Amino acid sequence: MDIILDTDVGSDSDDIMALAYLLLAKKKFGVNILAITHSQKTPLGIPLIKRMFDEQSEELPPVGSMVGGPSCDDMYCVKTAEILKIKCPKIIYPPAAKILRKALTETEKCVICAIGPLTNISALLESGPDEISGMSGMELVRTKCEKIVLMAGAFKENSEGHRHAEWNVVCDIAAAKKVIEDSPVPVVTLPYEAGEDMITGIPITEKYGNENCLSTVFSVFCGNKGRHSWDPATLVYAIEGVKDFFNVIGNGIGKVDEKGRTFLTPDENGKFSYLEIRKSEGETEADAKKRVAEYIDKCSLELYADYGKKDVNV
Ligand SMILES: [Ca+2]
Repeated sequence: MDIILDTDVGSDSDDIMALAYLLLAKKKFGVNILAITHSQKTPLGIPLIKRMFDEQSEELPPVGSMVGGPSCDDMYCVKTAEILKIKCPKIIYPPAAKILRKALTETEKCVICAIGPLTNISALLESGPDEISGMSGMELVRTKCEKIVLMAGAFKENSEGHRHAEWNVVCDIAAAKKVIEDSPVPVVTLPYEAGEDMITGIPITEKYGNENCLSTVFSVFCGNKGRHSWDPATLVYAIEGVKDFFNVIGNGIGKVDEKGRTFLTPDENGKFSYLEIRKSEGETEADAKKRVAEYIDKCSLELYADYGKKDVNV
């Protein structure tokens, strides 16, 4: 399968875990990574993404950076770059929308997976014909993209009817509204409550300390406590489907309100749906999340199983 990843590396460590899973999926399932776009402003984000590829002796696909969008703090890139001696070359990367448009012209059908604020995907949808393609962004997505998979939103209300306004949506509400309400192809999202308390990263941190990019980001950002797994769980669904991990709730019409809260109105013709964690018989939700977390951790250890045994071009 062909996939495009849009990630806000720099804000939370789970993007790096998602990249580790993506790299394993490339090696194991032959997933073709068409492009990666960065939805965070830290200049060290793309060098960290490159480092993840370098550690696996994999070539970095075309990358694009965000134009406009939110300014979020860098939570671990500077520290990680210092520890691993990663340089920040003075490269100006092309705008994400251009890279996304180009990637779509080079595929028959792909999945777009976005695990950060939706600024770049919205810019793609709003793009007009240009030197890359005579089609608008909407037309390109309609013809070349099978579905858009997001980590965004929240649908579980507490006993007082309060609904969490999820961070990726809140960072750029207009962009999230554009993608969730106007996408010409199905949108499936993994919401906040599905990835919360699905803790991963402890095994890789315990085994490797500050030896590689994944373990260093986790040790810098979360010590040895691991982290919720919104982003890697989203990517597992985007690449492997529901497995015995997820149920799809929908279809319906998606809506984003002015506070960044997300809603689904059931409608058989709707293009929007969201994931919930699938419990096997006798399992609690915590048990089911632990099962998904163990799979993600296993993938991360498998990715690095040969690390250090061969020359690494870093
Ligand atoms: Ca993210």
